[in-house]
Amino acid sequence: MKRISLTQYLVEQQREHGHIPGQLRLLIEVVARACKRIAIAVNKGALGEVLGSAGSENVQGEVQKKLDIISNEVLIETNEWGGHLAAMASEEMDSIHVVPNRYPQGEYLLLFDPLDGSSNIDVNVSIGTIFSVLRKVGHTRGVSEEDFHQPGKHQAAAGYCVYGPQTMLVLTVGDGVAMFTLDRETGSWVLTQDGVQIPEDTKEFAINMSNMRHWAPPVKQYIDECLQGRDGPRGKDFNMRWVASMVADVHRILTRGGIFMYPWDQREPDKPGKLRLMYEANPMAFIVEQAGGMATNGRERILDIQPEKLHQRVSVVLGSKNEVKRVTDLHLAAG
Ligand code: AHM
Ligand code: MG
Repeated sequence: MKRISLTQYLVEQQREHGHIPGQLRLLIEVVARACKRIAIAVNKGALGEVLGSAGSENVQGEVQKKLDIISNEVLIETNEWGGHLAAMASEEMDSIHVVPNRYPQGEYLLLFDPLDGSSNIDVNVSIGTIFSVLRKVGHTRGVSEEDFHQPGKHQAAAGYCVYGPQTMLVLTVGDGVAMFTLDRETGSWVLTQDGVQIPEDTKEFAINMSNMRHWAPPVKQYIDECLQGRDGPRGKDFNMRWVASMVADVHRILTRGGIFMYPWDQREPDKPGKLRLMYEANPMAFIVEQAGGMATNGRERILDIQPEKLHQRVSVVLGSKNEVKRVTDLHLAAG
């Protein structure tokens, strides 16, 4: 097998398609390097004394795990000095982190969920890092939180790293989706799949079924119909998977199709959903669309949503096109 490294892939994308300016290439390589360091910490587990709670809470009031904090620090440390970024924002930080004056300021903004699927850390199940890249628009000096309030369709790149049986990096720069596997012996990311495509149809759904009694009627109806199997209106049997790590659930969908949902529910009627628009939904929606899938909040395309707040939440329905369309049509029909 001819081995193509992440660096070679990025250089060729830059040369052939002009998709990747130099700063963006550096940014992606630095994020990939940070993910390697996070992977090492994750792999050490109890031996590295990285498991368990850190005894603090993030801006959402969620208990932070030690690895949430370590991963956040690694991403900031590796990214702040390269000259490619103006600022960063993270699920684990209250406000944005502007690149300190001692370093040059670049033109990009980096957003991340440093360690997604936190509830799986201590039980040795797949977790991941999700990231999104925006360009700082306008020529004003300095950078503010408003600079981050751009709809997901303006992302310059997005990706995730899944720390599973294999450590994999999945990336889009707006020209399809490529997957890289970490070769632990050489320490390099090797391209293992390019032009990833999500099948349009599926017989597999992913949702936390324990919340069923709290869902809105369109979501209930969709799942009800799936559960009726081949004798019901769908005419086929469905299978269910729920890892409770979005990275792992989305990775499965990119690999063999499926639909993932984390919908609004009535326990928190004022919140549109659990997942975060800027750190989770936007990057995953960009990747899924680039792989031929679809991503909505039940009504509209996630990538069209105009963010109003950094830590904004959103309902998420993404994956195989025909199923996402079905769920979205049910919501629109309900008015
Ligand atoms: P986190 O960013 O705090 O880890 O939360 C996000 C995670 C997603 O990865 C996953 O899809 C979801 O929360 C699981 O939630 P639940 O435990 O309610 O099923
Ligand atoms: Mg998360």
